[in-house]
Amino acid sequence: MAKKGTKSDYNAKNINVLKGLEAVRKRPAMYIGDVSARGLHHLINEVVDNSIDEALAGHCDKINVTINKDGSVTVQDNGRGIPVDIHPDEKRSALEVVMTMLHAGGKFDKNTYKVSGGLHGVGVSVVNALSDWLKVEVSRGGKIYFQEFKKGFPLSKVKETRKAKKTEKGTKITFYPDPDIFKTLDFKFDTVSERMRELAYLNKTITIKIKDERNGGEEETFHFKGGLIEFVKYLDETRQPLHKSIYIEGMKENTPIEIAFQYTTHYTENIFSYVNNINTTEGGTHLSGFKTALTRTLNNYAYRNKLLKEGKINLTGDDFREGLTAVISVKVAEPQFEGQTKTKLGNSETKSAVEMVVGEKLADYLEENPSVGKKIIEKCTRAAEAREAARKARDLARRKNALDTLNLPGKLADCSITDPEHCEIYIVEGDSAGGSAKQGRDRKFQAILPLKGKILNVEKARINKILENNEIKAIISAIGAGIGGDFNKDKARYGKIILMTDADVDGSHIRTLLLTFLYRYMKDLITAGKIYIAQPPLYKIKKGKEDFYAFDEKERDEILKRLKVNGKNNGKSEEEDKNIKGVNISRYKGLGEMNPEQLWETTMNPETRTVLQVTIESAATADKIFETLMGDEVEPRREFIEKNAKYVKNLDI
Ligand code: 0RA
Repeated sequence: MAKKGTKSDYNAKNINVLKGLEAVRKRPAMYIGDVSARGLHHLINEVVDNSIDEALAGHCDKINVTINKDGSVTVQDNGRGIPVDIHPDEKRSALEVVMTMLHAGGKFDKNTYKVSGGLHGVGVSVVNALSDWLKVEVSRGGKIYFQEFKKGFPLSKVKETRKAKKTEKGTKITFYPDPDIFKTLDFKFDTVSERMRELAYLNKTITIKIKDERNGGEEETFHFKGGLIEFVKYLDETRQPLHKSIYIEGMKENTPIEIAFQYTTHYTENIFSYVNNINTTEGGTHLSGFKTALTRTLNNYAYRNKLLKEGKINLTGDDFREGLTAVISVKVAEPQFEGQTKTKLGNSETKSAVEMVVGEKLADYLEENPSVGKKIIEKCTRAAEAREAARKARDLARRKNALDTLNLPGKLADCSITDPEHCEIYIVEGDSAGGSAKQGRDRKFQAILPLKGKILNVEKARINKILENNEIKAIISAIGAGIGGDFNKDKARYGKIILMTDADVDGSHIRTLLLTFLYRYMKDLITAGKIYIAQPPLYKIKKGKEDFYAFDEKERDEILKRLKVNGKNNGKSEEEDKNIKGVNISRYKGLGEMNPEQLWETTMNPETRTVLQVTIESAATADKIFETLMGDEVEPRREFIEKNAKYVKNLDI
């Protein structure tokens, strides 16, 4: 056996490093979620998280992210720089240890609020292992150091390269993701910038600059002195606030707590919670602490100030959250992440910490701002009245069995299998497409619900109005899992809910309306990954007896190329082209143009179809998108659609 400190001990350590990197390269998904665009972008987040940790420790206030011309990414910060001295146990530089050993990041420095769970916090060594090459430059103690890696392995020891200039300090990491690992290497400016914006709101001392050197040098700088208050303002850009944001900051049980919130004239609840900068989409103890304190404090305040009308209904927690937009950010030293996507905080001490801080500070705020207090209680009282009206409407509807699965909607063509695991429902735009889908489907496991025209925009209506809408009633009873607070995803009658709308502007609008409804009232279906978007083809290409389908222009041109026909050659129109070459290209205007067999073959047969799974990457972004697309204000909507035309076309929230 090798003794500690001998050469063979060093070799043994080397082998461990090899094993670690190999494990990451063998099962990348275990470390970064997946190897698609999402996992790819995760690499940047991982490196930036290290710089943010440095900022949280008070040593860094600038982070620059650059997507370079060659497709690599550079993350530079002005922190202390990764230490380069020889690590006594490891017999190699600390820098090399940080870059090559799993979970070595926090070993030298008991950094309090490092992330240890969820998808983040796997360490920069994982980025190194999954990069074709990676270069680190450290400025520390007046010198510049450099080390280079290939697929995680050091190409040499760390080298001192030159003296540092006075202004130089920190760490600069440039990496090029390994094409053998990732399905795509295409970093999206918008995806990166969205996360950097979020980080800048959550960490108000930091300035994050992002630059895309690939085309035109697009760049953005994020720095928000107002932190969460500005975050809430941004989220509510298209809503009318009832008052200025209430800001609460405090520290309990060693847990820094920061919250900003305001009530708007809207009816939905939009609370975003973060733990160590991670969006906890499944909520957890910090969120429940906030809700408990909010309900209790507002109730007490209303009671003591006689703001509740005599003999009227009690206000519930839901009433106190109608039209509320809030961002909660806590830092937890040892967070326990639970839930399906590991985005639910489990630490029980955090609940009481948040509860105490909010309880105290909100009560003080209300005493000092009675006019705001009065407005809030009035708003919540109206919510309670509407809830009561909705309950009556729902009871009435229930009595008529309208929302009951015992009385499925007449136009639903149900499937014969009843096990939700094995069946799916297509929600289809229009009766004619619905007809084709009914004939084309496999009736054993596929149900069809055709919708007539547009469904109600739930962003602009209260629950009682929503429940009066026939299309919405049909969806609720077909899915059979209730709605809103009563919703229980485990009761859903189908394992997959597939939205199938035309590939035109109307179709995309209807899809957005449906997604908005699902997002606001059946969100758990989205988080559980049960919502899909069907991808009907846009083109049919016929050559002789053979049919080919293309889902976009690019695919169409590829097929034509294969068939030795150029899509747009010779300056001839498609019309002329097809006649010359004996090829027939037709563009589907709507689903209704496809016959049942074609619809089955291209869009519904699980063996051959493609469906897009709807995911919520960032709940805050999704909310912003829906609000912008569906809200009252026309101007932001127009701007958004102009800026994000491609995003809207292929809505994957
Ligand atoms: C380990 C220890 C220390 C800092 C860091 C790592 C560090 C890592 C990264 C990654 C990107 N930027 C970074 N900045 C710092 C503490 C160093 C000390 O005690 O001086």
